[in-house]
Amino acid sequence: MKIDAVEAIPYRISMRKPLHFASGEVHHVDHVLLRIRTTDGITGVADLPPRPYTYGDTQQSIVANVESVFAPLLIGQDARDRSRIHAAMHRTVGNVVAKAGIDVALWDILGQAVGQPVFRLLGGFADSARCAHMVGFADPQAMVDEALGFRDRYGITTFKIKVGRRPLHLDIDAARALRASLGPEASLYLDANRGWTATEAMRVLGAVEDLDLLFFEEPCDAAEIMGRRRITAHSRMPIMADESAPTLADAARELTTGGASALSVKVARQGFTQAQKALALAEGLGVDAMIGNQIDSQIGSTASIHLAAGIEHAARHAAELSNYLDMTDGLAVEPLVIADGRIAAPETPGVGVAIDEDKLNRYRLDGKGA
Ligand code: MUC
Ligand code: MG
Repeated sequence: MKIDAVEAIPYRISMRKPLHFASGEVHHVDHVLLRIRTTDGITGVADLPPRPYTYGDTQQSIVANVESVFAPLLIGQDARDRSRIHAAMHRTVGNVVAKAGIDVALWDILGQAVGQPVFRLLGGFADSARCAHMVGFADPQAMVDEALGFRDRYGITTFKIKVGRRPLHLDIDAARALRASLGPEASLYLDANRGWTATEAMRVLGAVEDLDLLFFEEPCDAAEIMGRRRITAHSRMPIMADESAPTLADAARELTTGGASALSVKVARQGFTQAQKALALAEGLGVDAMIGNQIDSQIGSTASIHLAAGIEHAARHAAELSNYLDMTDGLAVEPLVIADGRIAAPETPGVGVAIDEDKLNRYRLDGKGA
């Protein structure tokens, strides 16, 4: 099962609703579709979302590094030998999104080869995942309308509120409005994407104490070491590491030195292999983990569903799976269905996403289509 072709295809699709958050904004889905083919005729697929404000990569850098750095390492390797491939890729620093996408495509190949969906290979804890939706910056009423719309239409009752704006009351007001309209049964949590200083985040912590929030993600930059430890030590809700913990070593450091007390795990930056290890780390340390969203397309969200359903420690909380609905279109043939707040894990072998070639030809940016 030798790898004989690696394709990295840049494509662009517009957002129906641009997403704004403290570290950046997304107006277009400028992602990269990765396809890894083997001599047995199996093709593994993954979607790679560049996030310059989070990991420093761009659509162009991902295509260039896949083509010039990683493809030469992959060609001729047995696609089943993931550990050997990771060891080879590890010699190149950074590039978490490219490495994660390669890992997802390799698991997709493995699943197809053995005739099993990835969620079963990961552990088969459940056959569906509970969905959380991420609400970007807007005025409080618009944020409430979005959350109520997703609750009424899809049955979603867990919402991540993007925060980190100044003045601080903008986000405190939004969080209050969301709690008031969604009621006590909704699960709400905050993500400041490092938008505040530790001192500002401490003030917010005090101001939202009565809102029964689930987590507070990246309240400030984890590089503000003592300030961040102070927040983590004082907060009743767990302080979640997201972009401060892209690797296993980062996660171990933040969780064991008081920078965080919960972990966001993302397939888009960790693949299934590192994500599995990160979940095991969180479980072993006795902290909550949540499957996060990298503003994933439907293809990326489908990969996340396998992780969220497959592993018990991931399934304890809702997973961020629904923001592909903010996009005007996607490359997958079959739409995902969210019902009663859950999405079924595909039973198709591998990750189970078939690509619509007509759409790929329409949206690809490299001029290489039919
Ligand atoms: C998140 O949880 O931070 C926003 C930027 C990014 O890289 O991921 C998203 C969501
Ligand atoms: Mg986050």
